[in-house]
Amino acid sequence: LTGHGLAMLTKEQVASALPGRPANTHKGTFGSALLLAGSRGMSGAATLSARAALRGGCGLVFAATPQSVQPMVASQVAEAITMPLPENEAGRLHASALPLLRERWQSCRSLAVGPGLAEDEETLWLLAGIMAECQLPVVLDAGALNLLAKKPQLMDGRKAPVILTPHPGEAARLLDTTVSQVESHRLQAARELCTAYRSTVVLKGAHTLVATEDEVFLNVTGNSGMASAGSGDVLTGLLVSLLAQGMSTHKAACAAVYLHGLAADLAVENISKAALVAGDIIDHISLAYLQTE
Ligand code: NPW
Ligand code: AMP
Ligand code: MG
Repeated sequence: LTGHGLAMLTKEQVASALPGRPANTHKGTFGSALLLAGSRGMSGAATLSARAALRGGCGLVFAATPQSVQPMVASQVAEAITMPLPENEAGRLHASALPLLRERWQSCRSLAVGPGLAEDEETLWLLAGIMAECQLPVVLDAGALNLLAKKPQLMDGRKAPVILTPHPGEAARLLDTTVSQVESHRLQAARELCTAYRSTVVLKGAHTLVATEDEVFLNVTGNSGMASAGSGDVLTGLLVSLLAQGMSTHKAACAAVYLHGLAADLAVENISKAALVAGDIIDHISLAYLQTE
């Protein structure tokens, strides 16, 4: 499977790239992550991402959501600081959220946009504003990927390194092709996404690929228990957390994918693949970290 610019991700590689936990530190040392996620009916996506980000080890997590979603997230994730954003009658973000987000991202080290996010015109406008202005490394997932597929020019004036985390369905939208085309040419699809969107690409699925400009990495952790609601939202949280701790985009992408799969592998030892839920992956990030020490 390996060769021709395809390398297998190893535990040693991931362990040596992780930031570690020096003693004379405080929460500011480990950085703040900002998450823009959730919509009416999908508060869970924001909750899962925020919880995973906290387990990932960053110092602070800001969970920004439409205001009607904020009480749900606040009640589920005590450690996160929540940010209720202006919304319209449909419970979707209002354009006036941009200055509030801008003020917040100035104190953060990474940004993730998309889990459970609505995919309407006004949210697209907000995403365009973020891409045009924000200089933090940014993870685009779920709703943000579908908006990007509608308007690839969002990437043109972007100010920061970007990581895209599509599953095959989202990848097909981004490449304007079919899921079966993506699945039968995964390596090619990952490389094409990387080139077309000038981004680090995490093409999810059984054996996730991480594509950078120079190389593609194949991940061998993870299992079919992860094929259930919210697994990808957990990955986004973990990824934005590693970025907040100062990892480069490609090291953070490799480490997050590896740890996410390893946490799920450790979880199924007690829980079974059938019963695994996304929250169990979060609850086993701790054991995954212990294995990489
Ligand atoms: P099919 O038809 O199932 O075979 P969508 P989503 C395909 C939020 N969530 N291999 C799939 O194929 C997310 O964050 C909220 C092959 C179908 O065509 C998003 O914002 C939750 N095909 C939003 O929901 C928990 C694959 O992609 C399409 C594939 C919608 O996200 C759940 C489906 O993708 C969820 O995370 C694979 N491995 N994976 C909450 N509690 O709040 C996917 N496809 O339409 O983008 O829907 O991924 O569910
Ligand atoms: P999402 O579809 O965005 O919720 O993401 C699903 C997550 O679960 C990704 O990280 C996938 O790589 C992972 N996943 C889904 N199905 C499998 C599978 N059969 N084997 C391994 N990992 C999977
Ligand atoms: Mg997803």
